[in-house]
Amino acid sequence: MLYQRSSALFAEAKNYIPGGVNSPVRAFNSVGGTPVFIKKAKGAYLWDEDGRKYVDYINSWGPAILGHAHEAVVEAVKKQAEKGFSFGTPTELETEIAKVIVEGVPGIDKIRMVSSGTEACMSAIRLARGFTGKDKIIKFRGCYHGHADSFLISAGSGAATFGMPISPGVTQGTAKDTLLADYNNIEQILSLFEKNHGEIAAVIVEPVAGNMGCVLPENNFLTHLKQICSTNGALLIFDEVMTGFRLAFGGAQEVYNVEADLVCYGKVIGGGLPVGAFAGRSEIMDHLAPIGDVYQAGTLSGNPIAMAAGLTTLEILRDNPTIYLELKNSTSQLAIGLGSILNQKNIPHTINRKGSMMSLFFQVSSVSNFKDASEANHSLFNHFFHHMLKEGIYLPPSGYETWFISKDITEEEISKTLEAMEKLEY
Ligand code: KE4
Repeated sequence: MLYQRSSALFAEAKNYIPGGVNSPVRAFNSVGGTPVFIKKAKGAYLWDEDGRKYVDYINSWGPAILGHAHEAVVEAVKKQAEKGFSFGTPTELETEIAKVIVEGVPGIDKIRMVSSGTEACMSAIRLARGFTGKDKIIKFRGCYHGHADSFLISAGSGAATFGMPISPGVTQGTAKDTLLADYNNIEQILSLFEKNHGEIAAVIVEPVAGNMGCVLPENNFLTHLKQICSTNGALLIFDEVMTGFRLAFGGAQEVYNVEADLVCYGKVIGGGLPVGAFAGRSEIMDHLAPIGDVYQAGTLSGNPIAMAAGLTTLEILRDNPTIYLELKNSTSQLAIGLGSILNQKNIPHTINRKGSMMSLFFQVSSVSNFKDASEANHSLFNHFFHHMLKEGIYLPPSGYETWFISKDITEEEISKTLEAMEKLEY
């Protein structure tokens, strides 16, 4: 039986862990079936507990941009681990990675490390509220900024899969300060600022959305957001947890030539270890404790082992910029190949992609916001997901997620993927 050991492990896990997983999207609730338990990963591949091998298009939801267990990153982690794990004191490594980021990314003077993308985004919101003295924020339907209360209102990713407009446990008091707009809809933003004049601290946006599937900004959406925020004394926050150091070394700010007031990071910045961060100009960041009065803290923030993994990953990306062109080319080759097979099979679809992020939506002609994404044929995606899984291709287990292509996905892996696609029947 396929996935026999994963099924047994899943049954046991559910006795001790809610839903058997430590993050809901891993439970396969959207696609159905039993989640695959992974034993190890190397390069472009995963091996499950039943010994089956897969080409990996999740890459830990983004961090493994250099492929799994990159030798130099493994070596850096091993060397650092021998010096101890975490000291709760400042270390030189934290300054080294901060310098690499500040010098490599437009528009930021200072950066604060935390341990997840959620922490980065929730801290950025608190800083924006403290800096502006205003309470309200605007987020976009289908965008996901982690599981902090302020964001679990019409969120993307797993929350979209579970169809929760507002998660139980989020108080009305919190929800009232989060205003919603549709991605790519500037008219709605203008009207929200008019109706909430002087009350909006920040607009937080995924500059390329990845949590309703991959959705791109259109018609200078990001430039308009920047202009509206500066006119209204609000901060523009780019949530680059997915796009940071993935679309380019300078992330979406570099690609779209728009400087946000605050930028949030995660995933790639830790090279697969728990790291998040938020960054911005000194005039804003210096409001943070201990020099400012906006409090934010973390026991393991900037811990040396995670810094060693992140710094090594970022240095490789900085010193080998052709990686970004390779990533873009392999993603385009994959997308064009998938598209032509689906056309031959007369399966209507649309593929959104930017750099090494892409998503496949079935039976819709374009996807520019969450409503469009929700109108795609998700049951067909689920059928497609399980077909590809059986063929040894591991895709994100939801039509509301983005595929992440790593440096180790080459011609060989792309042809394996296209061969699997050829066999799709529905
Ligand atoms: P974490 O707290 O999961 O490290 O980051 C939250 C977050 C913030 N912002 C963006 C744009 C994100 O994509 C994320 C997390 N992404 C999801 C994948 N869609 C993580 C996977 C999961 O929830 O298990």
